[in-house]
Amino acid sequence: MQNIKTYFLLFLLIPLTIFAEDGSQLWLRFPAKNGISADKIISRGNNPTLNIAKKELANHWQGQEIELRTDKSLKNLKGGYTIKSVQNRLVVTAEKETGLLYGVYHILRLQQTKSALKNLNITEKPSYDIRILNHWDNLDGTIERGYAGHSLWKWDDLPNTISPRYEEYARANASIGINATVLNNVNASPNMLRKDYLQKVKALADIFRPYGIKVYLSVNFSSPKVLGGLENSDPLNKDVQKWWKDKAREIYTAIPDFGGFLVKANSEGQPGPQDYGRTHADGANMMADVLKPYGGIVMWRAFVYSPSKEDRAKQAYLEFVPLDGKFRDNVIIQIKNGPVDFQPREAFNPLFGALKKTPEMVEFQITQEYFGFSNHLVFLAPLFKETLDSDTYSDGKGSTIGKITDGTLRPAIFTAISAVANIGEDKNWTGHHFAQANWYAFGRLAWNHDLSSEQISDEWIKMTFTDNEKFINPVKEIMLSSRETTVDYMMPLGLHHIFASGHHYGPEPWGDYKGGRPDWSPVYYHQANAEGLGFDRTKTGSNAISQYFPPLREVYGNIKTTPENLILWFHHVPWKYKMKDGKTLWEKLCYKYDSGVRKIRDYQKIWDKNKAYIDSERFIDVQYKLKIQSEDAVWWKDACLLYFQTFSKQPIPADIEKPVHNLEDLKKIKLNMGHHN
Ligand code: BDP
Repeated sequence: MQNIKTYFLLFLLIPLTIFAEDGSQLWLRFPAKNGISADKIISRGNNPTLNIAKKELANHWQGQEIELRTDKSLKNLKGGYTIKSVQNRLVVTAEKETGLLYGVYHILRLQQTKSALKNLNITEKPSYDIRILNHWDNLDGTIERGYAGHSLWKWDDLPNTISPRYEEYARANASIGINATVLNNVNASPNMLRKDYLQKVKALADIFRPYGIKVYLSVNFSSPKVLGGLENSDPLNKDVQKWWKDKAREIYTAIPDFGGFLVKANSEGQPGPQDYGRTHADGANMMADVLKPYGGIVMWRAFVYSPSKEDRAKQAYLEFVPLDGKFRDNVIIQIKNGPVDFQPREAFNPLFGALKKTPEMVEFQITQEYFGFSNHLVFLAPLFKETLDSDTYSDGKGSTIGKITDGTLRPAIFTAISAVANIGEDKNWTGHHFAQANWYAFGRLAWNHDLSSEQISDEWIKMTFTDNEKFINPVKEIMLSSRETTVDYMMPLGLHHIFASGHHYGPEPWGDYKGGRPDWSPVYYHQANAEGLGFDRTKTGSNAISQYFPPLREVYGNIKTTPENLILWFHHVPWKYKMKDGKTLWEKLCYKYDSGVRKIRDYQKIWDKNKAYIDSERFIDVQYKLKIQSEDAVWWKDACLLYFQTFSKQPIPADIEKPVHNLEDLKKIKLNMGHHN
C-alpha cells in the first residue's frame, strides 16, 4: 500500500519537475533521450570533445546514420566544418573535434527548427577566431551591471565543489559557437591572480575545455605591487616584468591552453601604465611579451577617458591613434561599439578603421545596463548588426566594421569579437526569457556576422518556444522592432546618456552633479537650452566629426545630411528646426516618445493573444515584465517631455497622450540600485 502511494506521488511529481518551464533549458530543447543508437554514429577516436558530440547525437538526433570525421586538410575552415549528405548518411567533417561538435549542434538545430535535412551540402567558417564573453563578475559573487542574480561562479566552493551549471554553461556556449570566456570583471581584483584563485580558475577551465572554450582573465594593472608586494607596477621596471613572467608561467602550468588577459587600464579610476608616465602600448606590450611564448594574447580596452575638457566621445581615438603600430602582434584593441558607452543608439566608434596597423575587435554589451535591465524586452541583434554593418570608409567604400575586424580588409594573425555577458545564477540564466535571445544572437553573429536579425530571431523562437507560425510571426515582429521602440521611449533622435546616475535604470535628464565630473551628468550630453537640444560635435562644437573618414565627416557635419536618428548626437538643433517630415524638432521628439509607449502597449496586446501557444509559466513571466516595461516607457516619456518642455516652451501636440505624472514628482524618484557613476 505504502508503495502504491509513493508511486502515485511520484507520478504526480515527475511531470512537474521534468516539465517545469522555468527557462533553464534555454534554446536547447531538443527531443529528450530519444536519439539514434550508438552503432549509427560512425566515428574514430576517443576524444572528450568527440564523446560529447556523440552523446548529443545519441540523446537527441532522430535522423539517419551519421559520420563524424576529422580531416587535417580542412584547416582553411578556421575551426568550422562541413555537413554533407552522402547516400543515406550525413557526414560531418572538420579539422578538429570542436568543429565536429559545432557541426553536431548545427544538425540538431536543423532538426529542432524543422529545416530540410535532405541533400545537405553545408560549409561553415566562422567570421571570427575568438568569440568571447566578458563576465563582469566579482570575486564576492556580485556582478557589475548584472541583472540575473549573483555570479554563476561559486568562488568560495571552487575548486572542490563543482556546480552542474558550469557544464551546462559550456554546452550552451558551444551550441552557438562561443569559444572563449573572460571570467571576471574588467574592474579586476588583484586577487584574481592569487595562487588559490588560479586553482579555482583551473577547475573551470577543465570543465570548459572539452566544449572548446578557453578561459581568459581580466587583470589589474597594479597586481605586481598589490599582490606581489613590489614597489610599483611600472611596466618598464625589470622586477615588474619578472613578476608577470613568473605569473604567466604559474598560470600556464595549471592551464596550458589559457587564452590571455583582458585589461582596463587608466580608466574610471583603474590603475595603468600612465600612472608611471608610460603609454598604453608600454603596458600592453609588457603583458604581451610574457604571454607570447605560450600563445596567449592581450585584449587591451580602448574604453579610456579622463575628466578633461575634451568631448568624451573623442577620447579613445585621441589616445590610441598616436599609438598605432606600436603594439606587439599578440595585442588586440577592444573597442566598445560606440564612443560613449553602450547607449541605446550611438554613432559608431570612430576608432574603428582608424588603427591601420593594430588589430581591432568590437566589444558589445549583452547585459542591458542601458536597456531596462532584465525588465525590458529588447532584442539586440539589430544593434549588433547596425555596428557591424556600419561603413567607416577607412579603406574606401564598403569598409564596414565587420570587414575591418574579421580580417577581410586587414590581414590579421587572429580576429576576435566580444560582448559583456548577461548571465547570472537565475534559473533562466538571464533574468528575462527574452534576454536569452541576446546571448544567442551574439554567439550566432560572432560565428557569422552576415546572418540577419530576422533569421536569428526566427531560429531562436523556434528553438526556445514553438515552431507554430501563428506564434512565430507576431513574436518576431516584437523582437525585431523592440530595440527601435526602446530607443523611442528612452532617447530618440540621437539623445544619449540621460539615465539616472549610478544605476542607469530610469530617466534623469535633469541630472547635473555639480562638483563631480561633467561627463557623468546627463545635462552634459543633451545640452538643452532655450534655443534647442543636442550635442554639437561639428566644427562649431567639439569637432568629433573630424575623427570620421570622408565622406562621413561631411555627412555628419551637415545637419541636412545627418541621419535623423543621430541628429542630436552631432548637432545642437533649434526647437523649431523643420525635420524631414515637416514637424518641428520639438514635435518630432514628442511623437517619438509617444510612439515608443504605443508600441509597448501593442506588444502587450500581441503577447496576450499568444497565450495558447506556449506554457503558462513563461507566458506569465513575460506578460508581467511587459507590464513593467510599459509603465517604464510612460515614465521615460513623461520625464523627458516635461523636462525638455521647460526649455522648448512648446505645447505637447494635442493628438498624443498627455503626461500622467508631474515633473516635480518624477524628480523625487530615487531608486536604490547602487553603483558609482
Ligand atoms: C560602463 C559601466 C561600468 C563599467 C564600464 C566599463 O557603467 O560599470 O565598469 O562601463 O566598461 O558601461 O569599464
